[in-house]
Amino acid sequence: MKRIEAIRCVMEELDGELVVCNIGYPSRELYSVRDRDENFYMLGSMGLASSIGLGLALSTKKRVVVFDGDGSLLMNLGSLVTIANQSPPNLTLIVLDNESYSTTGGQPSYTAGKTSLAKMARAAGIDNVLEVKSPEELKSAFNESKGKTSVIIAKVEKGNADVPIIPLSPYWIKKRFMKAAKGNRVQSQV
Ligand SMILES: Cc1ncc(C[n+]2csc(CCOP(=O)(O)OP(=O)(O)O)c2C)c(N)n1
Repeated sequence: MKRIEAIRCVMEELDGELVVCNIGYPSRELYSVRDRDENFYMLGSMGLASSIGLGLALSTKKRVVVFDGDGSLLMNLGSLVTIANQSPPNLTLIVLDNESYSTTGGQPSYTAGKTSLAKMARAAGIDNVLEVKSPEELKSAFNESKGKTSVIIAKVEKGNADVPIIPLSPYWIKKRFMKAAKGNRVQSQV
């Protein structure tokens, strides 16, 4: 399965869910597959998509879907521990695991070596961890994961689709996303 196919098959299932996407080609592919106000493209930094998604899931009743990369999650493994212990049932973290840093040229990551992100997620304490290799498996894992704190490791091919850069400014991406996310916030406890 190509990364863009994995993104497409999940996006076909979505209605008003919030989506946070990893930097680089994953965001470009998401934009070309289905741009919508509820998409937040993390244009600046690796490693932050899972943490942004966690914070969102804790503050909204909507389902939050994160598309992360293996390289990016490896950079922020503590996020798995916080996700496990905060365990918002509306959070689904999908790792598009191409065993490489594809956006910057395909250098191998350590999931090509000895490290399994599925095992790490389970060891962190996340119960619903699923591993998939095809769009059909991904679609059913995604639908099964509704209402459970979930991590789906989707094995995808190396490489990037030939898609243009996102023509939106970071300011506009944030502004329209915040507007779309508003109105479904959990009442503050403070
Ligand atoms: C903190 C940080 N380090 C390095 C980069 C440069 N960079 C941007 S995308 C990328 C590769 C991302 O790899 P991965 O998360 O596995 O996603 P993929 O492109 O393979 O889908 C790198 C190294 C960055 N943007 N931020």
